[in-house]
Amino acid sequence: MAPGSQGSQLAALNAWVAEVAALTRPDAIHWCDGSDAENAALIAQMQADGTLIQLNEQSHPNSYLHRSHPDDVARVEHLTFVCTAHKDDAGPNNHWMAPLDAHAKMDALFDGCMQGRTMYVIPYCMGPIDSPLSRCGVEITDSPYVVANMRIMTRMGAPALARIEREGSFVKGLHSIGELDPERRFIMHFPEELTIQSFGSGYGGNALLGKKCHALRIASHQARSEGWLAEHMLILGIENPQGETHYVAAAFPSACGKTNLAMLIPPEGYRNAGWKVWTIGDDICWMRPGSDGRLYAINPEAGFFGVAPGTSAKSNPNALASIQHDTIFTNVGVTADNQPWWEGLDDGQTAVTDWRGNPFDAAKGPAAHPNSRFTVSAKQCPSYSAKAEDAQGVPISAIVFGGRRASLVPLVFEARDWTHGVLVGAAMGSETTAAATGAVGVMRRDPMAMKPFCGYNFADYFSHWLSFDHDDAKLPKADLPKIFHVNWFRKGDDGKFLWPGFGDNLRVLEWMIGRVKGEAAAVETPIGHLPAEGDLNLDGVTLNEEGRAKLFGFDHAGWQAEFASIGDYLDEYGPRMPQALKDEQQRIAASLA
Ligand code: GTP
Ligand code: SPV
Ligand code: MN
Repeated sequence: MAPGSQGSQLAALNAWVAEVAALTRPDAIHWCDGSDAENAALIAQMQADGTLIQLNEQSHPNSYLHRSHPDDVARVEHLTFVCTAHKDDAGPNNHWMAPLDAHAKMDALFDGCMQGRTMYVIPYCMGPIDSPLSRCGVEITDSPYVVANMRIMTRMGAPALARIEREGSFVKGLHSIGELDPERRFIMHFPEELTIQSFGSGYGGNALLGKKCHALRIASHQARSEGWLAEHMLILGIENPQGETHYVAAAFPSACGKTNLAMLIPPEGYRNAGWKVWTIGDDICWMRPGSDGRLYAINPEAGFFGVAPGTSAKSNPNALASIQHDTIFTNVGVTADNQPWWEGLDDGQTAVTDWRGNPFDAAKGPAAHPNSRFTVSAKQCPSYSAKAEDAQGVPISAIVFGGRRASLVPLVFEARDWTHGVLVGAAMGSETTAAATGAVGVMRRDPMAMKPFCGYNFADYFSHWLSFDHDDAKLPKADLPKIFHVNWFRKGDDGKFLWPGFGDNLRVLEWMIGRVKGEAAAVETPIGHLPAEGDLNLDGVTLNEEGRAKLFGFDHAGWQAEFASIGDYLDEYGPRMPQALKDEQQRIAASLA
């Protein structure tokens, strides 16, 4: 039932819902309150029509499998647009369409598309419901699967609607699965109108509009004008044996280890000594300077939409523990006794049915789609931090950038200062893998892991980042995090990873915190401060000579070539690219010459 029309925001919302209903012509309209009863009814309805399949009730209570359309299994970057009035405001980093053209195209697609369907109105809040850093939105969708996922991934329903009633604005997201036809699929963003329109896909980032569309593309645009940052970063807390906790935010491109780092289990020696790791978020981070000049971060999400393949009791026990009940699995395989299954689960079982619902035949491909996912409430994660619900957010001590770099890039280095750190983020690259593209080791620039997600021109985005190191006496003096770069994916001549990764990544985080506190040592090089091998605690790690040389060494000639390529990349953005960033690139290139 529609809420009362008192209050101008609810009146605006009601008017928009009526307008969308007139365009899409649903059979019924359902306002989502987020209650257990509502969820149970939707799940029952989806079980009845085959959208959800109940999994083994003994091993996985209240858990379901969804098989998406086989042509609808991932984000579609080539069909994702940022529609600003001026093309240059979207920048070379985005596909652009003029707002009028985009609206005409989308209106035609949405015309009558919900006939025979129910239209769901989902009020949601990104971030703790009482946090000044949080922002609300409303997603209208014809997919009950989207409703069930949004209920896990956001604070959805009555409390969000109450906040919208109090507040000045909300993001309008309109979504229809349409016919799931890849030829009639578009994900459009109108940042100047705080509007998202998505048609033709039911998959994750294309359809759960609170996630990448709102919390990154629209929010990054909003954050620029309001003085904060919306980033593709995990947030974790590291508690040392003295009981001090430092919070770290880290940006890695999709499928490069955010969920794994956010849920890290310390190596045995660290555990015994009393180290603990706390999870705040695994994908998105909103940060804003506090009155003390530090950056405070919240996780705008309430759940995890994590990559299933590779998740095991060995690689990520916290994730595996989280998904034992009340979880939606999308595009995984199933075992003979109806348990969810994927490659790398390493539980001694195997699938009998693959992600398409066919008998599993390893010769024909994997049981689980490589981008199969679990959706689960963050509250089910054993390492979930109570601080994740804190309205003020957590103070960030270090920002980490990283990607998949088989060569050149050492295990870790520290930027000299904020400006250098922004260049380190802007120059980030990550290699495609053979499994994904067929071409091995092709590097693409993915600044700050935001290439697919920045809602405006990267040149302006880098200027915005630089602006946090201000000399404005009217603002609190900036006390910014230190910036680091990591590479868990450096390979040896045999093609194998040189660094053990996962839990052992805590050794690198410990060094970073030591640097923040002014306690850990480093060696100065033109690319920044590197630890000497002895500056990291490597007790219990065996590295061969090649590993030591490549993880802790500095390849002068290789970096000369890399800085030339970084210069070319910055030049692609023309005169909008901030001079301070170009100067920094040239200063380092000169010191390498
Ligand atoms: P999105 O949800 O797509 O944003 O991905 P993500 O960044 O959260 O990546 P995730 O943690 O799901 O990891 C993706 C892949 O990287 C998995 O196959 C992991 O096993 C692998 N991975 C994660 N951390 C490490 C590491 O430290 N070393 C190595 N070698 N692989 C890792
Ligand atoms: C990513 O691709 O970075 C994801 C999954 O986290 S999606 O929600 O589809 O964007
Ligand atoms: Mn992601």
